[in-house]
Amino acid sequence: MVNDTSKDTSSNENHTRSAPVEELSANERIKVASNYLKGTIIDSLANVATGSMTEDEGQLLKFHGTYQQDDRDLRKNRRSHKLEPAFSFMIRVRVPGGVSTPQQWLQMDDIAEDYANGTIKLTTRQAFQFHGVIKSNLKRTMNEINLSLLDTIAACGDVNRNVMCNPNPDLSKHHAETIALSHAISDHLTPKTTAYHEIWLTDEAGEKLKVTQEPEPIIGDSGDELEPIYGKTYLPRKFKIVVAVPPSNDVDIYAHDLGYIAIIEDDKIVGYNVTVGGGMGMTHGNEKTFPRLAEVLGFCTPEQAVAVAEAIVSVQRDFGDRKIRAHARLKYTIDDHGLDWFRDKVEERLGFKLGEERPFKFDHNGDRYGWVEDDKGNWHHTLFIQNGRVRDDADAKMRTALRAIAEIHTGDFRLTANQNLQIANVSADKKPEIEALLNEYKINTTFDRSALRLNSIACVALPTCGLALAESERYLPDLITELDSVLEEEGLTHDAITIRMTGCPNGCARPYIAEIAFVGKGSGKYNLYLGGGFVGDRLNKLYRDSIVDTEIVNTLRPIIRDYAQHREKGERFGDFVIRKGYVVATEHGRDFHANLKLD
Ligand code: SRM
Ligand code: SF4
Repeated sequence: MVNDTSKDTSSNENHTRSAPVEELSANERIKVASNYLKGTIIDSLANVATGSMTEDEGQLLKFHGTYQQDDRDLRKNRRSHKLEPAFSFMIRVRVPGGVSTPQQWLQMDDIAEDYANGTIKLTTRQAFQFHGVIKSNLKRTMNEINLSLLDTIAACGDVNRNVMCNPNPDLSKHHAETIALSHAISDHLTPKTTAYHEIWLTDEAGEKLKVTQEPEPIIGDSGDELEPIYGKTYLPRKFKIVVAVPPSNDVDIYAHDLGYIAIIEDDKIVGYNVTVGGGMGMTHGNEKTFPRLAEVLGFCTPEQAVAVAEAIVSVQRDFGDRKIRAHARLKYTIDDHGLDWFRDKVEERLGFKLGEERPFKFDHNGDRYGWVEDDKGNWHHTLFIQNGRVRDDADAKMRTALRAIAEIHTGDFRLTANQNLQIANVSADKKPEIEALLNEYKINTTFDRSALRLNSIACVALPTCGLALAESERYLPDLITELDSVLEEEGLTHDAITIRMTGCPNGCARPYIAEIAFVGKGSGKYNLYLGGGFVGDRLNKLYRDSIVDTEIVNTLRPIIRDYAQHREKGERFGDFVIRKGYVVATEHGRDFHANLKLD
């Protein structure tokens, strides 16, 4: 262990953990009072008089992987009938590296049917989400998730979240190593509190369920329970880690707090470039908040990687801002103090120096669809799942189809970081059977769409997300249909352009690195950003503020035409709009709001 937080070996210099409690953000007070995330959740779950939990409990529930929500489509009507909002819970299931067995898929499918809204949502962080679970079913649903040997602890909250990893088993031995690393980091940084088991993993009679190994409480010198890496107050804010395998940047490494870029020399992973300080969230009109790209901190060997994660987490734990939550992510800690300061702190805790950055190259950040064969002769099929929503509808019976596939599949499923799904590790013998099901359910050509759609991501937004200012998942598919006709007129149907939409500026679809992005401003209104890097390595820039949805196609049409007619060979849309002066390139997150246009 790098740093024993029970003794808090961090220096006192400029860190807010020891600030007077009244100066800290409300969430810090809630964490301290919660006794390692227990709070009053057990009592409140037993209260059947209301479908909701208290505000403080809501904050703690996040650490357990669930959010209280209400159906926003019904809000007005229920208010007018003097009814409490239609409360329900979203549950996020951690799937480190995105690997799920067919059996787990079937169990997720059962949960979607029995307790949620009949859909499985694949998220932008390789996780499963369920929406619409009512309070009286919450504990039972958590039980069932754990019976599948997946869990929800630390899927949300001020801790390290689901660790993402390139899901392509066709990278064979490299993939096995990177997935093992993401599991090792995930396990190491999972909270050790016993609260999760106490609250969720007991049966009706209060007997403990033997689903996963219950952590032994870690008792300190004073006889109290301890949380060895995080301490009582966990992290100042959420923390996100990814592992990328070049040339694919499918995990969008630059958007995350901490990243590992596999460096492959002589066909071996010799180590990782370590990136820090990425993040997407900002607030409209608040220039002190901004998206920021991660930077390379240095290089570590595979054996050092877990210790590096712990050291970085511990520096953020001690120096991240605990007073202003909007300034609490690692990106601001690094921006305020500088990368060199940060490296010194990390190396001090590690007791060794990081190596020099090694060369690498990314060439895309989306998914690659259809069948690929690996060097062991196994096959992998990536399906395009529009915005990650697995459901049966008039177009396709995707849920039923995937259930049928899971029933006979002997390999595994891989959730991608772009809300898609890979049916992975299909043996050559089994491939015809899987293909027959893909054909039967007419999902054999999910990727037979415009390259714009295949490179699109929308966040959930309405009706479940409490923070949404505008539609996203329910609107982007239709907008793309309209844009597809413009692309067809210009002969660009097969040209990949990244397009992303979010219902608010929090950035859940990682919009600020897309070549075209829409960020909700209000009902039917969006900020339009242009000029992100095709491989996710450059922030975009505001092109139009608050345009109404009906203006979008006409605003983009002339730019798309210009691109079709005047692009240079191989020139990406994001690079073109900068060269032609539609927007100025954003060199750094701090300049994100500086809306300078060239003459
Ligand atoms: Fe997110 C909050 C959905 C990935 C940045 N995000 C939320 C909440 C929980 C709203 C809330 O706090 O009440 C949304 C729930 C909506 C719903 O009904 O399901 C929500 N975020 C999502 C998902 C489901 C979007 C999706 O359509 O796939 C993604 C779940 C990922 C997962 O499995 O863990 C999701 N969120 C992201 C990402 C992308 C990523 O991590 O790769 C980001 C940007 C990266 C980053 O963190 O900087 C992201 N979500 C946020 C933020 C802004 C954080 C910030 O630093 O400002 C919030 C708001 C907050 O934390 O206060 C937020
Ligand atoms: Fe909700 Fe905003 Fe995230 Fe979309 S970006 S899911 S609207 S918090």
